[in-house]
Amino acid sequence: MIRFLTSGESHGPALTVTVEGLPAGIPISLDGIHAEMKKRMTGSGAGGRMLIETDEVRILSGIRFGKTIGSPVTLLIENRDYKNWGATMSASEQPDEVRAAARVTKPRPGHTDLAGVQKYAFDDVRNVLERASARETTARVAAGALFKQFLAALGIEIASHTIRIGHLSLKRRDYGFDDVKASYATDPETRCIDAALAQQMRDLIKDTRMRMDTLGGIVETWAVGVPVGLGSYVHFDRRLDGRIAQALMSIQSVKAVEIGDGILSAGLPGSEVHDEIIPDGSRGFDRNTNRAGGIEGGVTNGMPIIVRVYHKPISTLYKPMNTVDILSREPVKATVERSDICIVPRGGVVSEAMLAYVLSNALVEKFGGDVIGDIQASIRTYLARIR
Ligand code: EPS
Repeated sequence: MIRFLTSGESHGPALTVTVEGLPAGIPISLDGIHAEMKKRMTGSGAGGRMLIETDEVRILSGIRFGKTIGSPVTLLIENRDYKNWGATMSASEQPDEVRAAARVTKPRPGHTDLAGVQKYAFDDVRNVLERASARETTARVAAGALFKQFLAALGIEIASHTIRIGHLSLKRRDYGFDDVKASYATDPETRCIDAALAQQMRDLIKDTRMRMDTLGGIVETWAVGVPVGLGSYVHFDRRLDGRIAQALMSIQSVKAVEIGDGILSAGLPGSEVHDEIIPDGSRGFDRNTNRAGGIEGGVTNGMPIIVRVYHKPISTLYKPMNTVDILSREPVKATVERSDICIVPRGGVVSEAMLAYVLSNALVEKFGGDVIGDIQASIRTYLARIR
């Protein structure tokens, strides 16, 4: 089993992630990790924080001479902004006046601020928002870069693109994995593969920033080269679609997850939904369509995995909504924290990281786990058998 745990507050000294269960012998490139980190840091709609951070990764354990050695891999990313926060994020006891000055008491609707202070008996929303912040995705993306390098060693690639921002949706349906992969180079600002639509998206984000509002949207993520048979239909918690949905739904601001044409297919007859099976000389079987998004009955079917996540608009509004002060119980306007306008372009690499995690775990489960070479050999034998 591969597991990972992140830690760190948004304005604390650092974020960390520890990844356990990666097989030994995976070639790891620090430049490759940093390329992923950069994708998360840039894009239309980003807030001021990204001008402060560099999100450089320090490898603390688990990698030697450029390869994993089977022990837990720990990565550390310093928060450069920490130095600007003075005593507000101090780990040591502070006088009452310092605590009072740092206290946040006006929970933002849509955030977990209110439920968080109720749940943990806090009188300060900052204790909640620091960890609930999407800053945590920095650590997920660092781990995701390790997972993607593991998958690359097995011939599996993952990429994502933006298919909706606010009311603006990609209408094109004629694209393939190469287009999705090129979306970051095509338009780093939006990661939309349609140049005219990308321009409209940029304008919409700019306009929304002026109106002091926020925007959501949809990211579509593909995984190609995934072997048939990951996950299982035999029990609910082994179904890969359920595991992917959990991992993607856990991303900050995601309110829905769709696999293949899931939402559309609920309104169509079966004959227009299912993917007919055809013979294939090299792989044994193939499909002309992929409406299932690469998964049937909780099991991968060898077609590209296609998943979509639906991000709600960020809940920190520069023109704040109504709320109640947790101490005075008076109606007030919500706290305004520095935030993004739209995280959808930057969110793609987070979806990729979470999908890469679920697939890495499913691969180790099916093909054994200690050494990359053993897994590669096991996959070769398996693919020869099912042909
Ligand atoms: C983020 C860092 C945060 C936010 C944002 C994402 O930093 P700060 O609060 O200092 O501006 O910009 O988090 C949110 C949008 C949120 O709702 O939590 C980052 O590193 O991506």
